Amino acid sequence: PSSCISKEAEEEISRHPCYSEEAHRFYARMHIPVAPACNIQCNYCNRKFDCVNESRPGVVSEVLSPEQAERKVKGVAAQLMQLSVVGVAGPGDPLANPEQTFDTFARVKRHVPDVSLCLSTNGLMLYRHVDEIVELGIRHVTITINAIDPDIGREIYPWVFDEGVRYEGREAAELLISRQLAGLEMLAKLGILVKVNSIMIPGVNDHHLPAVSKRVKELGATLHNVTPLIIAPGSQYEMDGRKAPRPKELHNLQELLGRDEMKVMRHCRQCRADAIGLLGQDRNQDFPLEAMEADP
Ligand code: CLF
Repeated sequence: PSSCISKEAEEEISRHPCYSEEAHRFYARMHIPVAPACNIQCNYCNRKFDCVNESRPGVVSEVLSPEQAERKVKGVAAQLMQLSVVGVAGPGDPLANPEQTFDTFARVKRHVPDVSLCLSTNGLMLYRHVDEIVELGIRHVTITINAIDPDIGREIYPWVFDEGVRYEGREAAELLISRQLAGLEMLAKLGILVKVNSIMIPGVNDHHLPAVSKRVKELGATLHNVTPLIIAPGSQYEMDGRKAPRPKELHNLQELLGRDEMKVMRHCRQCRADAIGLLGQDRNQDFPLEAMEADP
């Protein structure tokens, strides 16, 4: 299904700084941190440790309410002419905070209609929100899929929390993976441009990522983004002494995946969940909420 990309979809890709390498030089993205809660635990993450000096996904200086987010997006859109995409990517999982996330998207759609909406999720709750995604006109969805084999997944996710039940071990990974793949397939069938992010974790999933890439392509993913492990202070992987891949190892893996006809993203900057500006820029401090108080 991914091979039959429409003209309209190509146009949408060409204005998105993450989906198009060309676009990232000209178009800016803005992340609005409205989603604090998370429904899974990853061994590389420690969300208790938030620090403004740190730059990695899952980190923000402050969480905004949907009202504050609306104000901030209006203010930034008025000042940052290159803004083409507004995304919700955390600091937790947007779909573990569905009221905040969709209220925010609805406000942005109403008040700043000329930006694209982008959603980044672990995929656990996607299957429940497909209708809202379509109704709001969200055309870009990213799912972070680090494994399709539960025996590898269990080395990455110690637990998953779903409908009041906490799952652990293989069962947790199995549930998460089945939801991710089902969500991906549902969205791709509806023509939504799904990007899959995978974190390359040496000794855990590095040799498995070609299999992930192949499967997600079969299910209709448009793009595969493999990024190097960033180990949060205090995370399980830090305690285990795991290491990030060397740049050469990452590069070789990206080359390998690209050979399989999958479109591979190579310009990801592993943005914070409140980043604003061109990729690689973080101009959040230039747009303080207090300066955007007044509503004309
Ligand atoms: Fe943001 Fe992600 Fe949308 Fe891009 S980031 S929600 S798809 S608008 Fe882009 Fe940043 Fe990499 Fe994400 S460079 S971390 S892939």
